Order: sequence, then structure tokens, then C-alpha cells
Amino acid sequence: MAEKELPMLLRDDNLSEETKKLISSLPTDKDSQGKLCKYQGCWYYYNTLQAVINFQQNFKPQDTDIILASFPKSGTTWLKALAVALLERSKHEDDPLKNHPLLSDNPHGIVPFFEFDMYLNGSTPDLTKFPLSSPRLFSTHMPLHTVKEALKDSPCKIVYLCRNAKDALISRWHYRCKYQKKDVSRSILESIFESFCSGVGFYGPIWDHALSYWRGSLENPKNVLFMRFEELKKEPCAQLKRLAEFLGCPFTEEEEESGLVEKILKLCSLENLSGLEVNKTGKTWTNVDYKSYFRKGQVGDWKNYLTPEMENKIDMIVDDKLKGSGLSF
Ligand code: PAP
Repeated sequence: MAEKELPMLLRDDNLSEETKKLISSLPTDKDSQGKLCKYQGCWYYYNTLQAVINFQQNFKPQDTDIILASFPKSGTTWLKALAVALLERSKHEDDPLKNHPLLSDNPHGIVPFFEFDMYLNGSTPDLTKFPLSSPRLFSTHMPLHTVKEALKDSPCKIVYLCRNAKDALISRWHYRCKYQKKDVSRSILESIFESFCSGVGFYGPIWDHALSYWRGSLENPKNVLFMRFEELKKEPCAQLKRLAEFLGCPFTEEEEESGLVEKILKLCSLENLSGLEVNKTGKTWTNVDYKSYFRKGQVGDWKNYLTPEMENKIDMIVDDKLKGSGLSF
């Protein structure tokens, strides 16, 4: 893509003098999409770094805020839908799923990202596009230590959704090809694979990203919940109840008996969401097709694409980086 056609978050044309100076002191690199720099242990395209800085300097947390965090392509859309459905249910007491916002909007149109929706264009977010209510729900792909700088001592709740690195990699590959309107080719997969393994890629390295939240959840389990895509797939009811408890809105016995847990899971399922008109034809305000957030949503899809050599290489790196942490994925 020509520089001017690149999406704003990948470009480097929106930097303050302060950020330019900061970048000159940081490790830098580039990939097929743009220039990257490593800030607080995480790689960002330059304009995204500007958004991170804007967020850190300007976000005003409220104690009841909820932040949904993930490495890209780990199930962010699903987590957003589940959190919205849990928090919305009290507003539709007669029928908790009637006129539901998830039926007419994509989860990304309801829960804004700090980096892309709020602080990419400046220090004062325009949230008029988002139907924010209380508690406020936000999302991010930043690692925990970077988010925490803006939270100061606010007791916001943070939910992290972790996904197997190989599945996140395959998902990124398909998404990037769609986003760039290119055929799904092995050469693009190989370049994304190399960036995953070296750690030099958007929001990488994935192991440091997950470790920041893993350690945060051990240190402060009341405020940081560590969830896994694979567990959500395997035992969705138990995991949804766990999320509801953490968010301070556990299911009542009555709700469970009425089948509400299952109803919410059905509402938020890939099959249901991807079939809604809004998700077939709608776009984010930054012009990303909503349908590109829905593909297979499976565990282990990487087996269809990675060679045994690729599998071994990534497993060895991830195992080595996570050694001794108690975390594996
Ligand atoms: P983001 O990080 O860019 O916001 P994110 O939602 O994390 O995107 O990633 C999309 C992945 O979540 C896709 O995975 P796949 O490529 O392996 O299929 C997508 O299919 C999956 N996904 C989206 N919605 C759901 C859902 N409701 N249930 C399960 N998986 C889902």
C-alpha cells in the first residue's frame, strides 16, 4: 500500500515533537506495514505510540471503569460482546435480551479502544459515537504496565483474554490479508511468523504481553482477571459465570434457572453475531469491515497452516520465554 493509503494507526504522520524526541531514544525497526518502535517493552507503529502516550497523559479513570485487554486476534470481539451482554442484562429486566444493543451494533462499535477510537487523533476523545453507560467499558491491546500508568491508583477492573500464540498468529494472517485486500498467501504468513518469533511486531512480543497480565492477576486477583479463549470455548457457562462474578454482577439463581447464561452465550456466539445484518455490512468508523472480525473462532486452526518446523520453533520460543512463570499457552 502507498504511504498515504495506510490506515492512520500504522502511519507516522501524527506525532508531537515530544513523541518524535522520545522515538529517537527508543529501539526502532520496520515491517511490511510500517515503522515500529519499542516502548515500555512493547512494539507499536509510530502513530499508535502517539495514541498510547495521549492515553497515558490524559485518561481520567473512574473507579467503576472496566477495561477489556487482549493481544490482537485473541477473541477481543467475543469478550466485548460477553461483557456488554452481562452488564446490559439488568437494563432489560422483562426480557434481558430484547432490543439488545448487540443486535444492532458490532461489539467494537459499543466498546471503544483507547488506542484506536479514543486517543489516535488527540488528547481529548470524542466518545459521542459510543453509547457509553455506567460502568464504562473500554478496551486495549496495551500491556498491563502501560495501561496502569494512566490508572494511577484507581481500582478499575481489568479482564485479559489470552489465546494460544499459534492461533493468534493464524488469525492475524487472515485478518491482515483481508484488511489489505490481498490473497491469503504463504509469503505473508511467513513474514508474520518471523515477526511473531522475533517478537518485533505490532504489540509484540506476545509472551511479554501475556506475562504482564498473568503476573498482574496473581498480584491483584480482585482487579485483574486472566481468561483464556480455549477455556471459554471448552466450558463457556463456567467461564461466563466467572466473568460475571469478577465484574460484580453474578448470575442469580433465578437467572440461571431461566437459562440466561445460555441465552447470553448464544447471543454472543460467532454464528449469531456474524449473521446479523450490521456485522455483514457495517464498518468501524475507521473503515474496517465488521465482517473481518469473524472467521472460524476455533481452537487449533493453526494445525491447518503451520509446518511442523514452524510449530516447533514457535513452541520452543514461547516455552522458553514463559519458563518459571507458571504460565503456558
Ligand atoms: P481484534 O483483536 O482485532 O479486536 P479479535 O476479535 O481478537 O480481533 O480477533 C478475531 C478472532 O476472534 C477471529 O479468530 P479466527 O481468525 O481464529 O477465527 C474470530 O473468528 C474470533 N471471534 C470473533 N468473534 C467471536 C465469537 N463470538 N466467538 C468466538 N470467536 C470469535
